[in-house]
Amino acid sequence: MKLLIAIVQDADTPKLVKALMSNKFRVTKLASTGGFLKSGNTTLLIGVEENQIDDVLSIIEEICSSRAIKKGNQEINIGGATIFIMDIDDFKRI
Ligand code: 2BA
Repeated sequence: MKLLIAIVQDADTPKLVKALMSNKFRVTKLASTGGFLKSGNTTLLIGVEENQIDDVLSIIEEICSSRAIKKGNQEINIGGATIFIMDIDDFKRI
């Protein structure tokens, strides 16, 4: 089992969660805040089998687009998604 932790932009979240759910993936949505911009983003926890990772990554890639925003004089490019993939020793639903 793997846990994908995907940090995505709020604007992409409703469409992404809908697409994941309709492909039978289970998702937990957490409200989060980026340390640099100090503005809201969304962290999704997605528990999957190893052979499902590529499917989840394709859905994220299809929906999450990168955007450039202005911070003072700087132009900041926020990625479509930041994704951590972790090994999970065990998983139980009781
Ligand atoms: P923020 O920390 O608000 O960062 C927003 C965007 O600002 C980043 O986009 C990056 O383009 C820029 N940025 C961040 N730190 C910077 C720095 N020290 N100097 C210059 N520019 C900087 P992304 O890299 O796409 O990250 C989007 C969000 O994903 C981040 O929001 C943060 O919430 C999360 N994130 C990214 N990398 C992470 C990491 N290694 N660990 C934990 N969270 C991470």
